[in-house]
Amino acid sequence: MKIAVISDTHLGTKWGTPRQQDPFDQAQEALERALQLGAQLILMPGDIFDTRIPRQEIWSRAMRILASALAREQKDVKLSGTVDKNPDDISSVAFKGVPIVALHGNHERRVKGLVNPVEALEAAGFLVHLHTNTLILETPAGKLAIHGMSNVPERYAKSVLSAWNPKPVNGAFNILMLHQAVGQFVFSGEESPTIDLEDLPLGFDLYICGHIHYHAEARVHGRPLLFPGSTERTQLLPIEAQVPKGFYLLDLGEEVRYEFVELRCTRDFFYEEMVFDNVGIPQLNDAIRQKLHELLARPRRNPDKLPLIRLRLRGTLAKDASRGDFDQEAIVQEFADKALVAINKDELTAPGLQEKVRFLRELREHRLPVDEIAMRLLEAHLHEIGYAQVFDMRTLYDLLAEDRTEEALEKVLEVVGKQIEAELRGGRR
Ligand SMILES: [Mn+2]
Repeated sequence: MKIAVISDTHLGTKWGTPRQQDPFDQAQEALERALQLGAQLILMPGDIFDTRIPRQEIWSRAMRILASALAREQKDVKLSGTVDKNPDDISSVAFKGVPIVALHGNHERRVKGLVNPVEALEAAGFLVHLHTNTLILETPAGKLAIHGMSNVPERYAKSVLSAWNPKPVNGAFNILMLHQAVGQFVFSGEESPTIDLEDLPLGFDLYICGHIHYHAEARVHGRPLLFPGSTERTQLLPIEAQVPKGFYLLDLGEEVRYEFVELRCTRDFFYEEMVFDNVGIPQLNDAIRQKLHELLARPRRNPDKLPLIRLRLRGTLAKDASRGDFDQEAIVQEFADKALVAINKDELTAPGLQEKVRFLRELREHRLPVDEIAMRLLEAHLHEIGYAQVFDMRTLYDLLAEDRTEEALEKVLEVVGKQIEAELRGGRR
């Protein structure tokens, strides 16, 4: 009994860019190859679509791809029962071919009472949607129970999971499917997971989790936990350049075996960090051009599509140079027929700027009151522009801060008076 697990296809992402066809190509390849390899059931643990309300152009492409599973002649997998799911929600059409069982992900989630796009696909008979419930199937390898929890906001994940409290079905092979961050497996630094590996309920034969965009494997309660990763390169992080894109093919027999099948149509992706020290704009442009030529000469897996290249620039610019003088768009355009280039220059600093950043960081580390920080910034700035300390800045600042404007004005006039006097005396000499 073969089962394909295809996750986070993100159909519709990069719409309107040169990459708009990518997620569809990848989803189509994953589904086609899963069927060629003999998949009798397909699991999709969330983020099939990239948005909660996809446009018609995206729906149409998505349905054409998913229909290829439905159109496959097959009578191997039959509906046997459900737990906490109304059987009337399941269309018999969903079991006409190779069935798809899916979750909705965070990209598809909508508030209670509104239909999300995965539920809409269920209504059309393309798939069976699970959210804190269970589908029991009759398969050539015996009884199979799929327990699914679709995405919930991370902060509620642990409590929703424990309130659901799924129990393995007796005499069945039990798969638990989620779309959350789990333990150290997080999507980004923004959200902290509430579910730890050991929080996953006991007694399941296999755990599957969507949401994480790089493919990874772990073990939970002595059983495999599989993260298929996304089929689309979504984040352009270093890990996406290292870990291949693809899907899992499970083989359910006496025990479960699984392999990761790599996609062929994914764009090649090169991620490079370039560190500079005191670099002028012309040298910077030359170094980047040279790096791009060097990357383009590297061996390629997929010569049919322009590769993605992401350059992260770090370090310092020459004294007279500013970040604004570096025109990365010109380079992106120059290489547009050879690669899809993205250049990040946020970490490239002019020397003066770097000093300022260090100064601000020090002020923050000293945990000074905010008015003291303001005062020190003002002093530093006056020092920088070579201002002669004519006024006693601190006294003026304190007077103004306390609304003693009359006294402040007196101080200013005092200084101005003295200056005029000195000026006059100088003139007489
Ligand atoms: Mn996702």
